[in-house]
Amino acid sequence: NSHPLALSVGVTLDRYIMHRQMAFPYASGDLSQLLRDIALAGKIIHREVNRAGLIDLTGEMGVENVQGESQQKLDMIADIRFYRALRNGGEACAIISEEEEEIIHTGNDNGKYVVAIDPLDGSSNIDVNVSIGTIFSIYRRTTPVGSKATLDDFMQGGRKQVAAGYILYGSSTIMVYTTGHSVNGFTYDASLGEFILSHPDMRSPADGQIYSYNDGYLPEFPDGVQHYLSECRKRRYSARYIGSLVADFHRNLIKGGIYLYPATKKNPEGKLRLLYEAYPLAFIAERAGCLAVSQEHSILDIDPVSLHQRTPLFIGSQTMVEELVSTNSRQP
Ligand code: AHM
Ligand code: MG
Repeated sequence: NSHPLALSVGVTLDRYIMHRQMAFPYASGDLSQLLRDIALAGKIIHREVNRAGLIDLTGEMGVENVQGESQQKLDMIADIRFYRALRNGGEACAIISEEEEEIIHTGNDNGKYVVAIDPLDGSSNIDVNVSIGTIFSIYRRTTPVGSKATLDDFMQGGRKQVAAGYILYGSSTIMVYTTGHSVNGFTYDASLGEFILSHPDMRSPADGQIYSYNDGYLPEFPDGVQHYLSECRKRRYSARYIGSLVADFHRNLIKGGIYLYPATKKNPEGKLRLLYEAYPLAFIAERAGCLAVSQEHSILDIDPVSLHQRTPLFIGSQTMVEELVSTNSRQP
């Protein structure tokens, strides 16, 4: 904080992380390094996302890809890229990923952190040039350093996250994260190969006029949720649904709005995953002045029971989420 200018708009992510670390003289710097590794994976995925269409068209581009991964789906490529960045970085001892059934050990048993990721979320948008995103959540491990990480390291609950963030590959690529204090957004300048602080101390408007949900499932939503949505319509709020959670969340965070994915017949537990979709976005949401609930309780207070468990998710501007919760609780 003795260098106020160092943290203003335009500084690189690396410099920002370095200055934040200096504010905590006893910090080892491991978390800083881990965040840099994640940013590196983000840059690589940005590159893959941006040339994905070409790889499909011209088998030749794929030849450059020495691992023979050119024919793989982009979400699998992202998963591999993430794994490698975290393995090579050395700070994460284990990962769980939407793309992998079990815990993945990186071989860095001395790493202090575990990371839960959805390497490329928004699968229905991948092949059609629509925004997609990466979501990540970081915990300090509870098992002894030097041993193999276990399920327990990932089952600490949302409030134990030490950092969480997302990378949105949209009209530009932006990484937004928090270590539990402020929420900051860094836009990627591909010509420099750097993330640049563009959205310092993000605070969401307390109220909003945008609602985001899949209208095809509306008849299956709980009555209270349907009632709330009919109120939104009466007030002529704007309906905006991209079908990429990161993109819908990011827009609502900036402009004010609510995202809803309740339980449906097809997904009686809800669709979204607690550990690497709902928890990290809820952690960011609360730090930015938003709310994130599953029915009436905070997402962050849900007890985790399994790696890939799902949850209904209602997330966004405080006033909107509060009104939804109270409407929902009044319905029989
Ligand atoms: P995915 O992990 O298979 O990509 O699914 C998660 C996505 C979210 O990004 C998005 O908000 C939601 O699923 C859309 O689901 P639906 O197509 O049912 O509306
Ligand atoms: Mg996903």
